[in-house]
Formats: sequence, C-alpha cells, structure tokens
Amino acid sequence: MMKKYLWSFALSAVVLAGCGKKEEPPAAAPAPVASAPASAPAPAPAEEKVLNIYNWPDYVPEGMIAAFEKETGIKVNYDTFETNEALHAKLVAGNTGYDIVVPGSVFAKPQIEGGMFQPLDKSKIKNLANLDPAIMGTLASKTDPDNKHLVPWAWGFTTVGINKTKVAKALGKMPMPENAWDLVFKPEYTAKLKSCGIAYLDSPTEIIPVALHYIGKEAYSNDPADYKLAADMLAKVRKDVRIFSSTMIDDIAGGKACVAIGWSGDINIAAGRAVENKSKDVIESLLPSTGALIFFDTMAITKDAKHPNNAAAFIDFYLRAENAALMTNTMNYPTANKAAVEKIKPEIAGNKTIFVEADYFAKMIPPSSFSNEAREAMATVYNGFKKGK
Ligand code: SPD
Repeated sequence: MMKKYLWSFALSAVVLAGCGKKEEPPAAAPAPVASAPASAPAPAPAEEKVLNIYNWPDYVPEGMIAAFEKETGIKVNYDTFETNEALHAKLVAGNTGYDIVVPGSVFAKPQIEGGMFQPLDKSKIKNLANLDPAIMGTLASKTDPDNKHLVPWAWGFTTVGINKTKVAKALGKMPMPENAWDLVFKPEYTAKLKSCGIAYLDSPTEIIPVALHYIGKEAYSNDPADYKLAADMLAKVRKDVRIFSSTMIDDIAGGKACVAIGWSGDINIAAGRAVENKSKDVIESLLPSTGALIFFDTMAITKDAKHPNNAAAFIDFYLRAENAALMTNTMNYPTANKAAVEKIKPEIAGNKTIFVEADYFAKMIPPSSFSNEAREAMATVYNGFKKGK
C-alpha cells in the first residue's frame, strides 16, 4: 500500500520537469474578510499577536516570515533545532512555549500517540486543499490517521553528499564505488577519505537506519539485535569519522568535510553555495545504488500552544501555492503542495537529486517509525559508537 502511494507522488515529482516558472515573492494578502452581521455571537477574545515556531535550520525562504508578519501583524519568534531528538526532548518535557513545531514523520507518530499535538482546526486552514492527496494518504495510513494533526512542510531524503573534487583527489587511483554508501561505511574508502574529512549526522535515528540499510537489514527495524549488527559495522570506520554534526551545509561548503551523510536539500544548498562562491570544487548529492532514505517533515500545533489561531493562520499562509513553491525553489526540498508544482523553477524541477526519477524513487526506503524502547536502544548503541566503545 505504501509503495502505491509513494509511486503516485513519485510520478507527480517526475512530471515536474520543465513546468517551472520564475520565482515569486511570498503571496500577497488576501481580500479583507467581510465584517460579521449584528446577530453573530460575540467573537472569542483575540489572541495576542505572537507566534512561536520551532523548525529545522535552512528551511524557510528569506523574507517569508517577514511577509507573514507584515500581512497579519503577528510577531513571529522563529527558533531552530538540528535533530529530531532535540525537538522530542523538548516536547516530552512539555511547556515548550512553541505553537508550531516541525518533527520528522518518524517521530511525529509517537508524538501524536503521546498526545503532544492538538488536532488541526481545518476550518481555519482552507489551503489544506492545495496538498497532494497521494502524500496526505501516505501520511494518514502510516503516521497520522485522518490527517488530524500534521501538515507537510517538505520532504527529502537522507543520502551521501560529496565534494567531488576533494574526494577524487583523496581516492587517487581508487574508482568511485558503485554504491555511494561505501564512501561512508566501507573501511577501504573511509581510510582514504578521512584525510579530507568524513561527517556523520549527529543523531542516532539518522545514522542507525542508514547503517541498517547498508548491512541489508530493515532501516526501521525495531529489533535491538539488529542495532548491534549495525554497531559492529560502524565500529570498523569509527576512527575515520572526524565530524558529528547536523550542519552539513557549512561542513561541506565550508571545506571541513569532503563527504557527509546528510539531507538531499541541504547538500544541494551546499552545492549552490560553492557555485556562488566561484569555488573550483564541485559539490554533489549522490543517489546510492541501493537507495536513499525518504523523510517527511511535518508541521504540528503543540497541545499547549498559546496561539493556536495564529498557528493556523501561518500554516494556511505557508500552504499558499506561491509560498510552498518558494520553499522548494530556495531550499531544494520538494513540497507536498500540488498547487505549487507549476511554480517550481525548471532547474529545480529538473534536478534529479531533488526530484528523483521514478526508477530511482522505486528503490528508495519510505519512512516508518520506532517504538520508544527501540529509540532508547538505538541511542545507547549510537552513543557507544560515537565514544568508540
Ligand atoms: N534544512 C532542513 C533540514 C531538514 C531535515 N529534516 C530531516 C529529517 C530527517 N530524518
């Protein structure tokens, strides 16, 4: 069933090529709403004009928050987190102070089950109609029944990014492997690449799934015995890994790492930055022959949000086709907004490391989720690996 949904949105991704238009600024204000008739019930007291958002770095186009503030008069406090674990810890502690948070769907499922989010008031988010029904169907069946809590921000995949120039130099006569995961997991390669820097995402739920996938296990296995096997493989390359970080844009574009386990869009941002800086180095997001791991990041309103109406207003604003397209055009992550598709620039729509082709998409690993116990076991294994134990 999952594959069917994924196929369906893969195809919408594939038809993107060639249908882009030029980038547009965040959408302008809608027509003012007519005032209520005299007999209408008294309106609920207005919320203070504040909205607190907690999102991943490098995910919101420049000017989008300012455009929302200008249009609505709502002051946005926008903070960022670098891992799902960091967001999850805040949600578990409670009283986050945030109205909107953006978990990956792998974490969103247990967060919904744990009552951490409030159901969306869909009457306040008309632009939900812009979302791709295939993607919403996938989310409903796997993560958020009836799409009650989550609105996709973007999707992408976890893969290997390289500075092609430096990797070629470090490998010398050794050819590039057929499977790009070898660059970060196979000792023959890591021994050579350590000289120019290998970076891993600093998160158990990022590294263990890709390691499991590499050793032929289910990426979203909930079996701690599998984590032990992943740890055995990882132990062999531990000495060659220099950086644990979730800021691969700086790591690769800034020259600290020549190879990184990272996220497709961020690696593409690093590639663009190298071009802007007229660097002689070429940065690339690779498509490993055995597949990469797909993720969805989703907006949710926290259960104790103090500004749920402002949150709904922002979600509705973000879901305007122009705004969703602007995110994809500037952040290099595909949007789940079907109405935005025709506004995606041709060079983004045609970039096969952003919108992968259907035959590669079929190889990719769809997201699933972990039990709380599995996540704890995974963190123990990961921390042991990091410490070199
Ligand atoms: N710059 C935005 C990065 C978003 C990454 N989210 C990744 C979740 C993967 N599990």
